[in-house]
Amino acid sequence: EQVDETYIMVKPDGVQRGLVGEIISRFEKKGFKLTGLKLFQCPQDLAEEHYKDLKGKSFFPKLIEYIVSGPVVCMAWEGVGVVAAARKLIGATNPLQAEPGTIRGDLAVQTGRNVVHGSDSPENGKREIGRLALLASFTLCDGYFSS
Ligand code: YYY
Ligand code: MG
Repeated sequence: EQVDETYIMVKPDGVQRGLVGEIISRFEKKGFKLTGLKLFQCPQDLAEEHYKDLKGKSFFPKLIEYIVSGPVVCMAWEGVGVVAAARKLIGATNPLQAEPGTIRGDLAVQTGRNVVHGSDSPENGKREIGRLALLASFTLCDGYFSS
């Protein structure tokens, strides 16, 4: 099976609310492999690039303002089917529609403060991690545990 990677980012509200450990823990317990981790103040241009598909949306300016409002925790996670599985663990974009047991379902109420990002495709996972690696001296580690 194909091993994929996904970009998971604890957004500024998640960091400020002290949810970093809880969020990392859910991915660790599931069994995925953490290959990169950094606390990072996202610059405006990287935030705009990251969300460029949403550029025309009315909420775009607020979204960018929010993402750059404080440090985020950037992570790369690896595993078979990790992209789709991470989206399931994260839950629906609107936390009020996210199932209980998901990160957003358990920990958030507002779409604009939904605590975590996860890539929506393996291609975007690679792209988002690559973009970050360049800007944040984000060195991916590999092969530190077997299987
Ligand atoms: O991938 P995901 O984060 O679940 O949703 P996207 O549709 O990619 O939107 C990215 C981000 O934008 C979302 O997590 C919150 C914000 N947003 C918003 O503030 N208001 C909306 N109506 C839709 C999305
Ligand atoms: Mg998205």
